[in-house]
Amino acid sequence: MTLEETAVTSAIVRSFAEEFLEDLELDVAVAGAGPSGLTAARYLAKAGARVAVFERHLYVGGGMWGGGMLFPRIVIQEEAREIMEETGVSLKPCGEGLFVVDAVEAVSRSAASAIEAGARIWIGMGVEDLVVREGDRVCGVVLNWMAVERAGLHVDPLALRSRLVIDATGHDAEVCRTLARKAPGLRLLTGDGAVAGERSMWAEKGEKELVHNTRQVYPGLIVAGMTANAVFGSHRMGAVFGGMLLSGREAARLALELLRP
Ligand code: 48F
Repeated sequence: MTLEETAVTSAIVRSFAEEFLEDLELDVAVAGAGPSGLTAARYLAKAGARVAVFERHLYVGGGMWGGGMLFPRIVIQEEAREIMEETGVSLKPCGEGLFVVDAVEAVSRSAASAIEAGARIWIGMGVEDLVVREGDRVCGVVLNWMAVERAGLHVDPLALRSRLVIDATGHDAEVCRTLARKAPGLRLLTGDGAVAGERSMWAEKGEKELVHNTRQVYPGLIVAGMTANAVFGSHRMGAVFGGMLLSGREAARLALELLRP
């Protein structure tokens, strides 16, 4: 066998192009591959939806990698145990109703199980805007390479269609903030401030409010994870992750309900 450089190029470009073209019409586009986005993608794919996750960085996992203050461990509550266990992660009891998990294992298995379920994960691609039309309905995402964003280049993005979008971009609620700037209607669905911003740490309250905050905030746009708490002005929680998983599952449930004919 001779190893032709062009064979490598061809394999990479063809495979990318074929699969990316397949994703031009999605049921759900998820912005952000943190714990809530990966969990939502896994449940959606498992239920048969066509789902892709767009992650700005070259790595997935969001805030899970760093655990608490760079100690690579995360804490999960009993309520979310099942969601984590389904990925194959081992949980060690560490107090009443609490489990500790290795952060590297949690990221790896969360991503692998989403892919095994049928979700696609695109990395290095950020959601910089939304496609909004047909009666002010979100119906797609506008994408660009993170490298372009970092270099500050003036390069126009590309877009794809998606029946629903989940904003799982974390603390900064980036997609919602962009929409709030461009489509004032977001205010109607979220109250006075379109994106209230997260409040200081209060783990128990923040966790309790998170699933309730996981909602459709604009026709076609659902919020999950810390984005949901940031949009509705709830508290941050630190390195406890059960709520992120429960919120991801709830976002998937809501999306499936909305996708039903
Ligand atoms: O921040 P992140 O992990 O969000 P999450 O799912 O989980 C929060 C926890 O990690 C933790 C916590 C636990 O109590 O509070 O912080 O809510 O993951 C968000 C992902 O979205 C990516 C970002 O790189 C990260 O991997 N991201 C952010 N903005 C964009 C984006 C964007 N515009 N387009 C694509 N990806």
